Amino acid sequence: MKCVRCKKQAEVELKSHNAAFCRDCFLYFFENQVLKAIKSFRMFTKKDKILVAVSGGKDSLTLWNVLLDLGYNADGLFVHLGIEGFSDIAKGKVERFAKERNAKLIVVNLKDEGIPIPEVKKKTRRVVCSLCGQIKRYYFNMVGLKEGYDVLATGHNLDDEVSRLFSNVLHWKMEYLVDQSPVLPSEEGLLKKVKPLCRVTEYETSVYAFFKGLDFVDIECPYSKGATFTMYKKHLNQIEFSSPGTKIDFYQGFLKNLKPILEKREEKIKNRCKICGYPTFSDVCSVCRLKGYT
Ligand code: Q46
Ligand code: ZN
Repeated sequence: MKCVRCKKQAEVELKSHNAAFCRDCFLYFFENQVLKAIKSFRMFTKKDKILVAVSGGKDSLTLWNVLLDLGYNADGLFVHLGIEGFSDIAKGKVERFAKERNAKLIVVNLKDEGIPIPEVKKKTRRVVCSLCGQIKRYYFNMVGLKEGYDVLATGHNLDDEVSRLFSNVLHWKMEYLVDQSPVLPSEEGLLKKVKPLCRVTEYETSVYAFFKGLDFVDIECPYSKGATFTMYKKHLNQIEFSSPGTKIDFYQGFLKNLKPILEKREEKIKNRCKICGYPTFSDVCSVCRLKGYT
C-alpha cells in the first residue's frame, strides 16, 4: 500500500477517508483535520488565550501537543481528583509534558477545595462519575474565567461525540442534544467551550500519540465504569467497519440538520448560583452544595 500523498510506503490505512498515509503524511493529515475543525467552527484564532483541560490521558495530551505545534497560545489545566494510585500518576505525566514543551500548567487540587472525589463518593448515593464530571467542568470554567482565558478546549474525539450523540438519540435526551456541539459560545458566567478533535477518531488519535511518542497515563481511573459508552463505541465501530464514513456522516448530519432546529427551541438557564454565580437549575449549584454551603 502506498501513501496517497507522497507515494512512499504507507503505514496507516484510513478507510473512512479512502486513504493510506506514511508517518509524516499521516501527521500532516491529522493536524489538518484539527485545523479544519478549528476554522470551520470558528473555535479560536492565534490571538486567543486557550485553556486546555488536561487529564494526562491520550486525547487531552494529543490536543495540547497539536495546538502547541500549530502555534496556538495554549496553557493546560489539570484537576487533581485526589484518587489514590491514579491522580498522582496522571499529574506526573501532565507535569512532565508541560516541562518538556515549556508550556504553562495550572493545577487545581480538589483536596485543597475540600471535595476530593473519594470523599464525594462517600457522601453521595449517585454515581460518582457524574458528580466528578460536574466538578471538573466547574473548575475548568471558573479557572478559565478567573485567569482571563478566551476559550476552554477539551480532548473529546469523534468517537466520544458520536457515541454520546447515539446515546442521546436512543433515549431522546433533548436537553443534552441541544448542548451537543463542537462549540458552545460564551454566556454570562460561562466560558466558550470547544472540541478541536471532533473530526478525528479514537484510532487516529492513538496513532498520532504513538507516532509523536507522547507519554500518557494508560491506567483507568478505579471508579471508571464507562460500560455504556464503550458498548455504543463497539457497535458504532462495527457499523463503521461495514460502511466506512458512517460515524462522521452521522455526526456532521446531526450538526447540519437537527442542531439548528433544536437551537431554536432551546430554553436558556437563567438561574445563577447565589453563592458563586455559576449557572445552575436551582438556587445553589451542585459544587457549592457539596461544599456544604446550604
Ligand atoms: S475520573 Fe472522574 Fe472519570 Fe474517574 S471518577 Fe469517573 S469521571 S472515571 S473520566
Ligand atoms: Zn506520505
